[in-house]
Amino acid sequence: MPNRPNRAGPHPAADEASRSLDVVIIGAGFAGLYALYRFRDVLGLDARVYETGDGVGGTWYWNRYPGARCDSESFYYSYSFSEELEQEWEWSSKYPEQPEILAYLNHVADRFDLRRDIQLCTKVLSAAYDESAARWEVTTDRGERISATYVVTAVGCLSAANVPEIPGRDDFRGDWYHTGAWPKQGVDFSGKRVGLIGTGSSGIQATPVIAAQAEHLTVFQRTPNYTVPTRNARLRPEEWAKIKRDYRAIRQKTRETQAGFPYDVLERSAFDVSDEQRREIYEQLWAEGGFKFLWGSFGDLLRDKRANHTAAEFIRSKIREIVKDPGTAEKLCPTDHPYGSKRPPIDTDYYVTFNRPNVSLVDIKRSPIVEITPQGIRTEDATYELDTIVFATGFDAMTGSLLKIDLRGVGGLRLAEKWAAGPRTYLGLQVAGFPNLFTITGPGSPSVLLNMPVAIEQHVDWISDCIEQMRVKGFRTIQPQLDAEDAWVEHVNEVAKQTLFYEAKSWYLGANVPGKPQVFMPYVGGQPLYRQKCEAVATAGYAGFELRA
Ligand code: N01
Repeated sequence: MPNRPNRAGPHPAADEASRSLDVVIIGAGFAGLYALYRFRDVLGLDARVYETGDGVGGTWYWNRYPGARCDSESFYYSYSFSEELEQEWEWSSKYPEQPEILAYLNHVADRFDLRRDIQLCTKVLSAAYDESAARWEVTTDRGERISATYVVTAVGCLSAANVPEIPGRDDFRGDWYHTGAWPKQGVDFSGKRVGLIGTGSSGIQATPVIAAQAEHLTVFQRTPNYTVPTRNARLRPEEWAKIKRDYRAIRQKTRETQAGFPYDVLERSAFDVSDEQRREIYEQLWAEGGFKFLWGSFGDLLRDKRANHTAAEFIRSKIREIVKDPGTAEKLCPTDHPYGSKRPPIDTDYYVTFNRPNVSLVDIKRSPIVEITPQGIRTEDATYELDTIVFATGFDAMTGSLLKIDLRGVGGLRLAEKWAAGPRTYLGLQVAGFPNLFTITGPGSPSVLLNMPVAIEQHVDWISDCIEQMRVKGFRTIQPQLDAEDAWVEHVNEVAKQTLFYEAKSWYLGANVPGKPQVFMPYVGGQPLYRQKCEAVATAGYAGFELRA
């Protein structure tokens, strides 16, 4: 069952029940921590973070499932804003596990003395814009009312858990968990018959680790996924010394490349080389591991179906090579979407886990789940007795965590109403009708298509420069002009249509949540173009925004 933090700490004192601030920041993950640092320590604003969890860390606080680790390499999946922080922190390996990333974020909170302005165990319930005062009124589940000039959401793109409404779920006699709300004390699977539903990044990371502990693991797969090995390894002292020497160049590169990694996306086509050379390139990248397989192979994998097919076919050949039972191997081979059109996972020992005698794979596309019974899961053609069910079923991505807050803009317009047909933003940073509300890595920005800390730092820096400029020039409010917002939404969709992203039923499109409008949410134009546009808008005096004194 989803784990929620206990109410730690006292309720706010009466004089704290209503406060006036410059900035309310919602969420204490990567984004919220850096936002607090920038707004408070650099701009000198009275800023405060409100966080539901009883600790900082956001995604890395909630996603404690077995096997959870980052899938961009640690030395660039981290903050770049402080050289001292870079020099003093050393990651154990290329892809550290969740506890280490959480320890890093706790270290950042301490190192920059952020905790005194972070209020934990506090859920923001609503934020309503008061036009006459040009201020936001924010309420929390602890009975507070906070008046703020700015509200900055740092709620994460993948934070609202998607737990499918399968009939009978609540009658299950065993325990069930969602990977994105994992109990702090962990889960002991020893001697347990475990059913895991979902084969996205979370399910693929969790499967080998649960399999190693459980009596039996049954993986319920709706859509097979393409995954490439991470080839995780410890970082040796001489590697660290080099990384530390090169940090500035590494960071600079992450700001210049398509997906925020410190290596180039090669422009060459998959057909610029011979079949043999192509196979060799894929072999090398498979042996090296990680996202380079997608970003460091050929530039047309996400644009040209034939090019994509070469990569997809290579991965299928690897599945058939690794998985001994041919029937299981075929079930694991994805064929219904191009490689990379869904967010590609990277894994440690995923496919080989299906060679274990205590692991079985159930194809629930062929035989869908009918119900959860008190004893387990019943599909159309079989019943599986289980002690524990793990939902690795993902998130109501990009909009879910924003829409959980009752956000009301000018004239009481509800964000949920404005976004009824899908999210609408200008640059993913602001929403017309919601002055002085900023959405870090909001829909319409590259966000989840980038290495996240890079996307977050760019947004926080832009927002903080914007607020500074407003103060210097005497503007009280900023919001997008409607026509600029419309043009941006159109542009985001146009760019996406030129890629293969529309060929998959992905969470990028909202297709994973029943009833959610299907609109491509992240901006696929790539980081260089996006940065250029954001900078040009700012340089032109915030073109497309309406500023009022
Ligand atoms: O979720 P997902 P996730 N019945 O949506 C299936 C990031 N992340 O938590 O494909 C049965 O990708 C669903 O099936 P289908 C990363 O960005 C990062 O794994 O919709 N099955 C799919 O197989 C990632 O992309 C890391 O047919 C159902 C799975 O559940 C994002 O988070 C680690 C179902 C959901 O896959 C989300 O990943 C982990 C139903 N009703 C995650 N509903 C890092 O390493 C859904 N499914 C940094």
